[in-house]
Amino acid sequence: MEKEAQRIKEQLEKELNEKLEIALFGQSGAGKSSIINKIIGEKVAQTGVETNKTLTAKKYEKDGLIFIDLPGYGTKEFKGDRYIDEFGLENVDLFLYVVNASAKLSEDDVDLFNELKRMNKTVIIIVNKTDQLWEDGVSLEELKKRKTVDIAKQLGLSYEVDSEMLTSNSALLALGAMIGTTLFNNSLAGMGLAALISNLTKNKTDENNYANEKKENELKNYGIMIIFTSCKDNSGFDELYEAIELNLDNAKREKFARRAKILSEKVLNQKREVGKDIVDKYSWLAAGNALNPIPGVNVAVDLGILLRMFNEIKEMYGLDDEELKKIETIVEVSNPILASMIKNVLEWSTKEGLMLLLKNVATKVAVVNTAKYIPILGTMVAAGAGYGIAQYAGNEYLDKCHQIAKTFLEENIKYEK
Ligand SMILES: Nc1nc2c(ncn2[C@@H]2O[C@H](COP(=O)(O)OP(=O)(O)OP(=O)(O)O)[C@@H](O)[C@H]2O)c(=O)[nH]1
Ligand SMILES: [Mg+2]
Repeated sequence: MEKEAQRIKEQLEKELNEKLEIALFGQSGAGKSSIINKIIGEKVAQTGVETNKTLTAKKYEKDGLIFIDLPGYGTKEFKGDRYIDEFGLENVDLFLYVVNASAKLSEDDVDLFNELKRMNKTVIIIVNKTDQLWEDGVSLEELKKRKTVDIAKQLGLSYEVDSEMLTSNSALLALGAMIGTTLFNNSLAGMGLAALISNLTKNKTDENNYANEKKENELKNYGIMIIFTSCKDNSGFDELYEAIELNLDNAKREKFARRAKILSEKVLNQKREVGKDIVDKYSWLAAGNALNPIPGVNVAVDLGILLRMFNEIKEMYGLDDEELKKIETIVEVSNPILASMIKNVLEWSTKEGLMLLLKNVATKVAVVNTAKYIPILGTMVAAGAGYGIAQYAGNEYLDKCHQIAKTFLEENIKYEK
């Protein structure tokens, strides 16, 4: 058990130190800065001012989730290796090629796209401003389809558009050279992102793992995803999040899932899954570190570990103490249930408040969980209780944060700085 706790501790450290770099390029006004602001959940990047002509990249970071807002690949003197080196693109994990839905691709951006593909980099194409796609008598689906075909042609890629893509804001293209070979044989191309993802993630049993991994790699190497978004109405961001996560390894995927702003119910629910994972990991740590006795009950836990766990959960939901305090006062009368949940979350993340919560639950948990965990933990009753308490308190905290974030989303309460 000590070993397991040590392993988890190392994993937690790794996750905390993990960096994910996402770089955006594309014509001025396509919406690169707007997309960064959406995903970070704060207005960190200036929008509506042309910055594409500058020769510097801007970096924005949210706890290890780093966005690089690239300048144009335009001038002759500033292309190729010089550009790649200048902005450290070799180390970037993922590229977002942002295209204005109502404009042609620029040759320079196509050059950069090809350069990046030569480097085996993953590039996701975002067709932004889809709210502006309109033509008399032509459906939005048809316009998206035309756009996909058009982009594929301009990039020299093969394509297949199916009906699924039309509703899911996404399409999959294949690199020209791969037509008729790997991708198509595995019927991945043209599958539509939603179907593709469920195909890759379902039946993740041991026998299927290898095949799925192979498909995932093929996708990374040869498949180009197109995602249709609008910063105006938030459409396409679920698919964009999925596409980003599908193209990252586990640690970086977790980093994105934790840090990305909640823009939909779907992302909100995904946060809960990540949250459960956080609770599990910290529970193992808490099992091995019974430092602080809880007065009145015969158990001890490490309060520091629990506070760190709470903090991570709170941050994952993008909840900030100062903002929460402000909102608590505002909704005190109009929404007392929300106000009281906020009060709990704020209180429990202090040592004194946590102690009160633990005193409340420790008796129950100790009784239930010593019996339950003794088979795993041998005779370490106190340690077993530590695990159980962390589970109980963690899930309680997770639930409150989730309900708060859900209310914010549903009632469109702005809590960004
Ligand atoms: N209607 C609509 N407008 C958008 C959308 N996304 C961005 N905009 C607007 O388009 C303008 C340009 O957006 P930016 O995010 O500044 O574009 P950019 O790609 O960062 O441009 P540069 O910094 O010059 O390279 C701003 O006025 C945005 O508000 C969208 O999806 N729909
Ligand atoms: Mg910009």
